[in-house]
Amino acid sequence: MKRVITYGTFDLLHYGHINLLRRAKEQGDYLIVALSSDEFNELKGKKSFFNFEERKHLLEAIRFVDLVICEDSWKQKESDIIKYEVDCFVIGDDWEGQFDFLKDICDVIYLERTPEISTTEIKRKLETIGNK
Ligand code: C2G
Repeated sequence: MKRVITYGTFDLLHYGHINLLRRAKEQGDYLIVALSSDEFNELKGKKSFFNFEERKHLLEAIRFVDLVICEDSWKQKESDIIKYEVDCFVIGDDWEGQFDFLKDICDVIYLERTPEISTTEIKRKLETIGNK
């Protein structure tokens, strides 16, 4: 069984996230998502609309996702990969090159982001509607 892992906040779940998760699962047979905690989001300079439990609930409903774990540190990737016997690390190409250090212990794949959609863009459009 080929095991894949990816990391992210996945706030206001949208089709860009789903495209990523679908293609991540296509890299193997079992997909683990390390979901950023609310505290870790603060470290990333993000304030999510949905809290960790709400975002976890949504991710667990996605058929491509087999396990959701918590991401609460930049430093946990190596230990996660070893602990969960991961073969392949996958993330969007907005992170191109940032995780090449993991190549010593697993495959590293950067997948093309889905253009024109982002949580930030969704929030901006909602604010525009709200101000009309
Ligand atoms: N993504 C995508 N297309 C979009 C938006 C997001 O492919 N239009 C991908 C991102 O590249 C990422 C995943 O969806 O692989 C989750 O995106 P975010 O929630 O924005 O994740 P991020 O804040 O980049 O967290 O330790 C790594 C970080 O936790 C990654």
